[in-house]
Parts: sequence; C-alpha cells; structure tokens
Amino acid sequence: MLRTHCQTSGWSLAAQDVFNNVPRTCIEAAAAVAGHTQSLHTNSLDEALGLPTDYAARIARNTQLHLKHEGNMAHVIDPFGGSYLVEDLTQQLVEKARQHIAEAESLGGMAAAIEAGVPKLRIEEVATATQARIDSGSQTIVGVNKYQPQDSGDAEQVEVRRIDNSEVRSQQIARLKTLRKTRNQAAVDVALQALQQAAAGTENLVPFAIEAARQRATVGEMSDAMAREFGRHRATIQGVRGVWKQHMQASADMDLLKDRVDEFSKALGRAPRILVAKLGQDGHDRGQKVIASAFADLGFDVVTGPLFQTPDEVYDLAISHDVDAVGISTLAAAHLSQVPQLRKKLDAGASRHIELVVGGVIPPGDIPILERDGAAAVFLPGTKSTDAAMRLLDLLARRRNIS
Ligand code: B12
Repeated sequence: MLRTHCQTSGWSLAAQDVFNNVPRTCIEAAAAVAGHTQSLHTNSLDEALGLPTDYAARIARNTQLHLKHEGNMAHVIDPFGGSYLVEDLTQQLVEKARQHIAEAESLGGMAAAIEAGVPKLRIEEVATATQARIDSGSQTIVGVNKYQPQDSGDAEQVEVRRIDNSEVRSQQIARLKTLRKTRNQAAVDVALQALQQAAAGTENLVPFAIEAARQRATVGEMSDAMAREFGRHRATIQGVRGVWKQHMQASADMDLLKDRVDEFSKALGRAPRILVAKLGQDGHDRGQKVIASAFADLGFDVVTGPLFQTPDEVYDLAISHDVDAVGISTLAAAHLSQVPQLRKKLDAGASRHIELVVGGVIPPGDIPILERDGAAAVFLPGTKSTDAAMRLLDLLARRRNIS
C-alpha cells in the first residue's frame, strides 16, 4: 500500500503578525487530512523566525489534535470522494507534472536536466512570479502585504529559540575529534575504499554507505569517497530576467524606482551594482534568487554569488565585480558570526565604502546587533522587493550625493 506523509508549508508562514500562521497551518493540515494522508507534520507559528520553541511546537501539535478530536476529521476516510472540483484539480496537477516530466525526458532524463539547470530554473521562475504578485499586492498575505497590524513590532511578541552557533560548532568539532580517535580507522578506510570502488562501477551504493556508516565514517567522508569518482555538481547560475517585471503591476513605486535608478546611472555612468551573496553552509537560495531577479528587472546590475561561500570569497567576488553593495541572504542562523566577519574584511580591504545589507530569517532581536556590526539595513521574510530596492538606493545615494 502506498502510504503518504504530508508536511504543511513552511514557505506560507510569515515573520510578521505571526499568529496568522496558526490558521494557515490548520487549513493546510485539514487539507492533508481530508486528502487522506497517513502521517502529518504541522509547522510552528515561529517558522520564519527560527527553529521552533516548545511553545510554538505545542500549538503545532495541538492543531493535529484539534482536527482529530474536535473536528473529528480522522473518522471519515475520503470526505471529498466524488468531488468534481477535487478531481479536476487533481487532473490539472497530473497534467502539469506530466509537462515537467516530458521536458526532463526531452533533455535526456532528470540527471541531464539537472546538469542543464532546467528544474532549478523552473523553480526560480515560479518563485519570482510569486514574489512579484506578493510585492504588487495581487496575492494577499494577511498581515504582511495587507491587513497589517497597527503596531509593526508584532514579531517581538513571540519568544524566538536562540542557538549559539559558535558553541554548537565547537561542540561538533569536539565530537568529531572523539569519533575519529575512538573508531577503528583501518576499518573505516576499507569501507570508504569499497564505497569508492563501487561508485566507479554500477553497483548499488547503499549497502556500501551503510557499511561505512557502521564503521563510523562521516557523511563528509562518504561524500568525498563518491566525489572522487563522480566529481561534484556545480550549479550554473542562470538569472531569471523579465519574469518579475511581467508579473508586477504598474505603480507609483515602480515609476519612482525607475527614475531613481536612471538618476543613479546618469550620475555614475553605469547602473547601481549589487552582489547578492550566500555565506556558509546555508543552502536556501530562493530569497537570493528572487531578490536578484527583481533588482535586475528594476535596472540594477546584479551579480549572483554561488552557494557556500566564505566571507573571503564573497569579498573577492565583490572586489572583482567592483560592486556598490553586497547583499547577504542568510536563513540558517549564522548571520551573527558571518556578517560581521565580512564587514571587517570589506572595511579593511576595499579602497571605497561598499554598502552591506542583509536579508532572510533573522530574529528581530538580532537586528540591532547586525546594525551595530556594520549591516546598513536588514530585510526580514515578507519584505517587498520594491521596498528593499528603495532602501538600498537611499543608502547608495546618501554616500554619493545623488537625490
Ligand atoms: C523553502 C525552505 C527550505 C528549502 C530551501 C529551497 C531553496 N532552494 O532555497 C529546503 C526544503 C531545501 C530547506 C532545507 C533546510 N531548511 Co529550510 N526553510 C525553508 C523555508 C520554509 C522558506 C524559505 C524561503 O524560500 N522563503 C521564500 C523566500 C523568497 O524568502 P526569503 O528567503 O526570506 O527572502 C525574502 C526576505 O528575507 C528578503 N531577503 C532575503 N535575502 C535577501 C537579500 C537581500 C540583498 C535583500 C535586499 C533582501 C533579502 O527578501 C526576500 C523577499 O521578501 C524557511 C522558513 C521561512 N518561512 O522562512 C525554512 C528555514 C529557513 N529552514 C530551516 C532549516 C533548519 C532547514 C534545514 C537545516 C532542515 C534540515 N534539518 O535539513 C535544511 C537546510 C538546507 C541547507 N543546506 O541549508 C530553518 C532555519 C532555522 C534558523 N534560521 O534558525 C527555517 C527558518 C525553518 C524553521 N523555522 O525551522 N528549507
């Protein structure tokens, strides 16, 4: 029997007016239960602020208890059985999925499609279009782009789970050292060698990986063993251009931004140039990509950095492209250590001031710390790209006396 697990969306949960996240999750969970899921994960109301607190996780768990015990939703197996609407929506989903599968097959299969960067590009296109609809208000997010609370300090009202990542890092390094000292290194080497040999052939790699794990090889060592045969995938960055603008509605903000970018270009002889970069082990690149797409469509000259860079690498990229600003997109809670490092490097090295701004999942309580350590502006989830562009132009213009 095909069993299904469902998780409610993390993307749909906002950093602003966070108690709206409870009904959002409840509606999504009810859809999953009505759709007959056998296993369910409900997200916490603090999803866009950090890892869940116990308080938020309890509400997420209780949402399931409500559906089961008070809504009695688990009593009926298939409440929408026979619904024409649901059948039609399912059919539309099947057709869209088939189009994507056909595209991948026409490129020579999924591995070849990934190599060509196509699945990633399709994801970025829809994410950019969605961002434009949110930016222009044609897609409503309650409490974010419409019906905002009077008091905008709402995010501060909930407790945010805080993790000292330098402490976690040193603990992990210590654990790794102990592991390496106490395991049978000869057995680890044999298992890794066998994994590498299997990767050179056509054998199923899973039993070899399990054996390596039993000998206490790390995930990094197993990956390296396979990478020696396969090499590593390097994603090519293909900017999505024109999609954001196509989905934006004409507005006074758009006109003003166009004038301001033109003004800047006239004064400097070129468009304002920004590097939108990712630091550290944070693999979340959607915010980076949508911001890069929106800024490019607004007339900025945008450089999009690769994933997993060190502050030194971001600095080198910024200098080699002679950018006016670096925008760091950070979602994995390493902002307090990495952003100040980059600011120091920029201050020590660049012959002129390079503006540094930061966006992503940042607990509001960390904003003053980031600002103290050199971030000129901080943009939380839910930021309108037009607002971010306006703010950045303010910062750049201030330094150059451009109106
Ligand atoms: C989608 C998502 C994923 C996707 C990422 C896909 C991808 N290619 O990006 C997947 C499923 C792969 C994923 C994986 C993981 N995730 Co995740 N993920 C999310 C989620 C739900 C949404 C992020 C997103 O795409 N938002 C949409 C974009 C458009 O918004 P955004 O990035 O915030 O950008 C906006 C603003 O922040 C701002 N902005 C952002 N950057 C910049 C830059 C500039 C220059 C400017 C001006 C503005 C700006 O403007 C943008 C437009 O408004 C968040 C929760 C959340 N709601 O934020 C968790 C979240 C970020 N993930 C989290 C975690 C823990 C993980 C995992 C570690 C889980 C795991 N144990 O494996 C892995 C890590 C993978 C890795 N290597 O990093 C945590 C991080 C916790 C923390 N910070 O303390 C979060 C916060 C969820 C949570 N509460 O637990 N994730």
